[in-house]
Amino acid sequence: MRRFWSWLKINVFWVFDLCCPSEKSDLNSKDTDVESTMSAGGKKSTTATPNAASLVHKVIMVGSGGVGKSALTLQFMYDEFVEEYEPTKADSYRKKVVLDGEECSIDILDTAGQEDYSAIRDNYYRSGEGFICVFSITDADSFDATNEFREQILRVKNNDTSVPIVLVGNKGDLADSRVISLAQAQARAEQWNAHYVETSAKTHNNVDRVFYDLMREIKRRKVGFVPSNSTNPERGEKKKKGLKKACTII
Ligand SMILES: Nc1nc2c(ncn2[C@@H]2O[C@H](COP(=O)(O)OP(=O)(O)O)[C@@H](O)[C@H]2O)c(=O)[nH]1
Ligand SMILES: [Mg+2]
Repeated sequence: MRRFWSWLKINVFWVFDLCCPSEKSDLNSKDTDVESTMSAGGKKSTTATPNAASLVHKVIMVGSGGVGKSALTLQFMYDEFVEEYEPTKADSYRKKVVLDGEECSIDILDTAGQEDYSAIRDNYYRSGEGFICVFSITDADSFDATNEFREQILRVKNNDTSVPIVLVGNKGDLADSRVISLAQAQARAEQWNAHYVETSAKTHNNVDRVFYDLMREIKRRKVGFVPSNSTNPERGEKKKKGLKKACTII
């Protein structure tokens, strides 16, 4: 029953938001009025802002249970590492951000198990504009499962292979337990023509980068242009011109 209410809440929120994109929905229990800005120096400043950004980028976290989808989401949202998070709990989050000088918001749907039911999963995926496909570098099964997640996404998106997806190898801090090599993960990302990023939700390594790079891709698809002087939020690096799509960030 609890699962049903959680599912209902998230679906109502996303459908409502699709119909009224400029409205800020109260149905989102994890809504936040925090604005996060990435400066050229790579420092993240957080300030309250009264004006909501009108542009909302919808991101969906997918991947096997236990890979760190919730930990990555919570690290991005609140800058904290949550050791234990209810494994069956799906939630949606909204955060105001400044992306390359422009205010916008990111909606993150952190999926969890409900995707076993294909109707629910398809509903989620249909509303997503970009996907973070997570596996753990310490878990081979979770890496195998990424292909299946991508196929499910493409099925719902009418085989549109340009839909923004980032392949993320999480738990990078557990290098001693690594079972998926960098080369394996890179090869898969190349097959997908996607970026591969290694993250650690524990140390925050590359966490912001994943979300910001994905937002840029989503934005590029929506408005057809994103300034080429965008910076790496983690290190403040300039993005290289003509960067191949399938690149790796570790
Ligand atoms: N060491 C380490 N543990 C992590 C990392 N990300 C998640 N975890 C842990 O892995 C477990 C599952 O994480 P969770 O976010 O709930 O996975 P989810 O089921 O994909 O949402 C939790 O105990 C987390 O604390 C990480 O980057 N490094
Ligand atoms: Mg979770």
